[in-house]
Amino acid sequence: MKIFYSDAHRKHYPPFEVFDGGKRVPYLENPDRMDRILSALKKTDWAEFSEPTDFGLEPILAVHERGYIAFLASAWTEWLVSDSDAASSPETHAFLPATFALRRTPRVPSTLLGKAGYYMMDLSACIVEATYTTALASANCALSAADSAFCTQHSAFALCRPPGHHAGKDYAAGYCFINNASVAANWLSSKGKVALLDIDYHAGNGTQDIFYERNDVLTISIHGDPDYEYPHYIGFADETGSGAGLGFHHNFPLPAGTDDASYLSELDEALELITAYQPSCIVISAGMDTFDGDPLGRFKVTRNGFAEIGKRIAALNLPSVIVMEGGYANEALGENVVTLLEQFK
Ligand code: OKP
Ligand code: ZN
Repeated sequence: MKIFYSDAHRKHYPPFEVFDGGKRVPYLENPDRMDRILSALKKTDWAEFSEPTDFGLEPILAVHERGYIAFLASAWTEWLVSDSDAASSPETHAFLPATFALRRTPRVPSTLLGKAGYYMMDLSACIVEATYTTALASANCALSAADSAFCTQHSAFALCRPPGHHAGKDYAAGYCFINNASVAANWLSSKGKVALLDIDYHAGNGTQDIFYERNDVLTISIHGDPDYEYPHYIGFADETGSGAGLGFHHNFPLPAGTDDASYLSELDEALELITAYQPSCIVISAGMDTFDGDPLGRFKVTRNGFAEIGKRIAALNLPSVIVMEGGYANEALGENVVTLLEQFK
């Protein structure tokens, strides 16, 4: 299986994130995650690594607003110009807003901090020097995997970091800056109908936002109920799309404690929707934070569960673009990813 990976991600390593209750904690979405996955993949005899191709900004601007991408591109350098503390020890700093726009007014602020509150949804998508370039490289991994899957009709894996499914048209959130899976799905949508299935533990709010009014990409997310889980404000069962997109988005919010058996029966329902839609390919937002013991998740999916999840999705018999999202039980992460991918060989 082709695996698209760029080492560029290493430089995106903010010194902290602001967690529940305003606690300042080490950045959980860290480079060690990739090292665990890489070393597990290197032990297999089927992983074929490639560098991503640079697809340029066009496929990214087809999904994200230009003003938002411009903000990502210059936020860090602008911040260093305006803050002497950050300028004198940049490695101990990360750029975050201190106010949030809540979108009560449609006006985009002209100042850097105003823009930050407008373009950032929370305090876990920290911007540092390398954030923009690594987010671009991550999106190029997803595009390269999409291109490979389309051309060969075989599944491909995008080992993306930073992840993407929380990033909306014009905002960063939850460690995500560019919505890699959505960029790939949108790129593929010019070639035929696409299904995007999000199996990360957290609701794929960004993906939902991007495709909500479209019927050429069926989007489905299975996740911890936003009634108790991040992202809190989106991902409920009654959100099913609007306008032309009505009926083309589905959320499966599940209770804390969801185990293999109950997860798999919900997955089967999602797979029936995909089969009925008859897409020409599928993009999978593959988060492994449904794993029993993940520090950010409250599900109880086991390694056998991941094998069965992979097997059932692969049985759709569609070219699959598997895009890495979350998963924070680092010791188990590599083997969990390999277990899922093996089903698509
Ligand atoms: C990113 B991905 C929960 C705090 C949540 C952000 C989580 C982002 C998850 N108590 N902080 O979907 O794995
Ligand atoms: Zn997640």
